[in-house]
Amino acid sequence: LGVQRSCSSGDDLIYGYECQKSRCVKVELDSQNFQKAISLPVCRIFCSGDVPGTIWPRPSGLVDFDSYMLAVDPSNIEFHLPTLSKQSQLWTASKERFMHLLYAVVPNKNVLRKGGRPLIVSVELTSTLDDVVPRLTLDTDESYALQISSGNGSVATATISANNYFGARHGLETLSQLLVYDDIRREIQILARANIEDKPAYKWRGLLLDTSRNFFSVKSIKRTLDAMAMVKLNTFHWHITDSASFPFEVKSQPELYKLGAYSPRKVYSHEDIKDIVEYGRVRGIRVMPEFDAPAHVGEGWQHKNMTACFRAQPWINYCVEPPCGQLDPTVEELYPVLEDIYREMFELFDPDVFHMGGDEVSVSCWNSSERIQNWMLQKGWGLNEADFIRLWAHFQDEALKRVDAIAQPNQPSINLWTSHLTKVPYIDEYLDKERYNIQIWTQGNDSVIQEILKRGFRVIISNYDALYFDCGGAAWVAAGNNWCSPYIGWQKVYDNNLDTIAGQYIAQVLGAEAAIWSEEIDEYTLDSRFWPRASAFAERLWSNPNESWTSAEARLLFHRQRLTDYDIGAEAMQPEWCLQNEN
Ligand code: CP6
Repeated sequence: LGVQRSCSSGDDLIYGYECQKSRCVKVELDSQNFQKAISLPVCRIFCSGDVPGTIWPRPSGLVDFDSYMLAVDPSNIEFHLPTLSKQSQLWTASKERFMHLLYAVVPNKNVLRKGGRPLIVSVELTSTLDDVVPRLTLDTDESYALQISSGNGSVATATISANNYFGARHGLETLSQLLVYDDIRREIQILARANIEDKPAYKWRGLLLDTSRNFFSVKSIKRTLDAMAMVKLNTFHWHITDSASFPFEVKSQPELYKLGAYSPRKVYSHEDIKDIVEYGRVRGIRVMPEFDAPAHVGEGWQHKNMTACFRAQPWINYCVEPPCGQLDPTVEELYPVLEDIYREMFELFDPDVFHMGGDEVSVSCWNSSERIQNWMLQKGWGLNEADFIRLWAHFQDEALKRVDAIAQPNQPSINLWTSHLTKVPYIDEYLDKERYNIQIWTQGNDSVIQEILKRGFRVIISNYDALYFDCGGAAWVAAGNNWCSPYIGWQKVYDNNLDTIAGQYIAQVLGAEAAIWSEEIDEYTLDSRFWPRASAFAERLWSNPNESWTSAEARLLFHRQRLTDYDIGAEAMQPEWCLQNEN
C-alpha cells in the first residue's frame, strides 16, 4: 500500500511512476519523459486509490470513496464550525492546527500551483450539551463521520458529523491525512468523494511520561501531544514526581519543588501546566496527573520528617531504585500536605480520573523505622507482611479521604498500579472495585491480571513486555536484566492484543498505556523512543485490526514519514527504498 514513489534513473534503464487505474505503477520512461521527470525536485506521486489506505490509525468502520482526486486551493479554505461561545477558543485552535498540518507537508508555499478549488470544511455536532468547555471523560463518544463531496460545482466540501468536540476533532485529523501534496503537480489534492465512519475500540488510549528521573521541557511535552493527536491517542499520563526529583510547583508547599527540583528552571509552574492541559484539550487529550505514593517519594521532602528510609543506603535493601524514600503513614501532619498537593493538582488539571500511584512499596523500608514499628505495636498489630499491607491500606484510605475532600461533590475514579495491595487476599479486603481502576504493569500473561479481572475491577493495561518503551536501554542491558530488555520492536507493540490478555473479561478493559520511564531518556531522545511505536500502539487501540504487523508494515512506513514531516523525531524503520517500492 505504499503510496509514494520516486523517479529513479539508471545508466540504461530509466523508470518513473504513474497512477494507472488509480494505483501507482512503475513505468519505463522514454527520453522525452525522462527530461521532464528529472526536472522535478522530488518525484512523488499520490494515487487516489491509495490515499485512504494511508489513514493512521486505520478507520474501524466504513471507508468508501471514488478514486479521483481534485486540486484544492489551501488559501481558500472556509470553516463552518459550531458557534458555542465557551468552545470558540478550541475551534479556533483546531482550525489553526488543521492549517498548520496542511502547510507542513508543502515544501515551498511559493511554488504551489494556482487554481485549485475552494474547500469548505463543516462540522456538525449532534450533542445537546450546554455551552460548556468540554472535558474528555470515560463517557465521551469519540466517534465521527466524514463525508467529502464535490458535486458538479467548483467547490469541494468536507463535512464532519460527531456527537461532540472530541469526535469532531478526530474527524479533522482524518481529513488532514486525506489532503495530500502532489510533488509533481505542485498542488494539494483531495479525494473527490469519500464516506468514512470511525470510532475507537477502546476508551483509554494513553502514553505515560515520567518527568522526575529526567526533566522534559514544555516544548517536548507539547510535541508529544501533537504526535498523539495525529494518531488519536487521548490520554497523557503525567508521572510528574518520583523520588529523584519533584518538578511540580506546589505554591502552598514551596519547599517540595524548591528542594526537590533539579534546578529552578526545571519546575513546571502553574502557568506551564495550564498551558499543557489546554494544549491537550484542543487535541482531544486528557492530561491526567499522577502523584505516586506512598513509595517513590524522596527529593523535596528532606525537611518534612514525613518519609522513611530517605536516601537510605545500601539502597537495594530499602527500595527498587535509588534514591529511596517512602511516605510515613503514621505522621498525622503528612495528610494536610497531601491535601495541598491534591488541591493544586485538581485546580490545574481538573482530572476526571486521578492516579494515586501505589507501586513498589517496600516493607523493609517501613520496617526500618522505629517510629513506624512502635505505632503499629501500639495498635496491637504485629510486624508481619500482612500488618505492613494493613498500614499501606490505612495510608491509602486516609489519602483518598483528602482527594475526596478536594474533589467534592465529585468522587473521581482513581487509578492504582498493580502491587502487593492489589493481590489476593488484600485486594478483597482493602480495595473497592467501584472506586479503583487497576493499571497492570506485569507481563501480558501473568495470572495477577486474571485475579483482578475476575473480581470485576476495570483495568488499564501496560504490560511491560510490550508497552514499556524505555526497556532495552543501555543500562538495562548492561545490568544483564532479562525482563526489561531487549528493545521492544514496533511489531511486538502492534501485536499486543488486549483481547488475548483479558479473554472473557475484555469488557472491563478500559484500554492501555505505553510508558516511558525516564531513567535513560530525556527530551533529546524522547521522540525516537515514542515514535513510531506509539503509532503502532494507537492503531491497536483505535481500530484493533484483526491482523498482525506484517499487513501494517507498509502503511506504518508511510505514516512514519508523516511524523517526520511534522518534525517528530521518529525512529527510522527501513531504507527509504522500501517506501518507494512495492515489496
Ligand atoms: N518507576 C515507578 C519505575 C517503574 C515503576 N514505577 C518501573 C518498574 C519496572 C520497569 C520499569 C519501570 N521506574 N514509579 C513501575 C510501575 Cl522494567
